[in-house]
Amino acid sequence: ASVQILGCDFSGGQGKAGVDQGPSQLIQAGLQKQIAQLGWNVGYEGNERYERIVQEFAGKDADIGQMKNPRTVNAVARSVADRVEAISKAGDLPLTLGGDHSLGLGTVTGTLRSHPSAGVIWVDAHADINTPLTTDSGNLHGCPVSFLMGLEGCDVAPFNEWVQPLLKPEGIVYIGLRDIDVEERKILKENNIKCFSMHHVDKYGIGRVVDMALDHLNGNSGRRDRPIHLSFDVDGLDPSVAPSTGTPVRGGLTFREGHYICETLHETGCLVAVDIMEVNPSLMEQRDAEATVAVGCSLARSALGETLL
Ligand code: DIR
Ligand code: MN
Ligand code: MN
Ligand code: MN
Repeated sequence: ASVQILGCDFSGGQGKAGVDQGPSQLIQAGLQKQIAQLGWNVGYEGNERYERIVQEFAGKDADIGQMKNPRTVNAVARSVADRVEAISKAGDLPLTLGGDHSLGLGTVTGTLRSHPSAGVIWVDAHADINTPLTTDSGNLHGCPVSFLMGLEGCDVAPFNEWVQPLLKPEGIVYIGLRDIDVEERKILKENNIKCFSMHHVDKYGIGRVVDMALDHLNGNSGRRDRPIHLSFDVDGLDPSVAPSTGTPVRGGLTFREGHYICETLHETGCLVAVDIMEVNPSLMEQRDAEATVAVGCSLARSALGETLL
């Protein structure tokens, strides 16, 4: 079995520099070798830096409505979608390292082109389901899920040149939510999207939450065979665990809760893609950055089968 690491040095979906250094730091910390030690063949061809795209639109990527860097984000996500699709169709598991979470538009599109029945588990403090009509920040890392679903307002250039509404509302479950915009809350309710906020993690415990998430994605059929794409924004973790990320929110998942999610999804045997997103080693102190990089690596290892003795 093979894992292909796709390092995406990209920060244009939000405003803070440095998140484009996340992938190289995860690699430098030894992630490739760590995964190989779990018994995987690991492919890694160096990071994508998107220099051609960034150069093409440098100084020529004016806002479209509220959206910031729309042409750049669009072209990067399109490239990511093609790469993830190709890796997945070759039978390998794409492990995408971010970079900001606008990359998730690309990763999930790539997965759903290869595995149309796949479900998504989105671990995040945020729902990332703003649309071009609802986003206040204009940061596209807050919008990938709405594009994946083709919600109202998402049929806009340049995204409508390639984005297809491949994700149904019942095909995604959130875990870890605690900072949701007013308009996002309406979208989540109207579309009846399954959300396990931190309140639910407290109420039920992470064990039952992951169980219920998997039940939901499998239509409460009792089966556990739906392919799963895990998109893990490290800001889903508590800032004491993952401090170096662009939009930390207190009251997040503990170290063990985050790893438990990854371990349990590995145990299903149904994981077909993993994203580790929003590691920004330039934020906070050096030791915070090191801790955040280390936890990014260990989440990836857990999702790929590292077991605790
Ligand atoms: C906010 C924050 N909902 C926005 N989103 C973040 O900008 O749309 N997502 N930080 O990761
Ligand atoms: Mn996110
Ligand atoms: Mn987030
Ligand atoms: Mn943000």
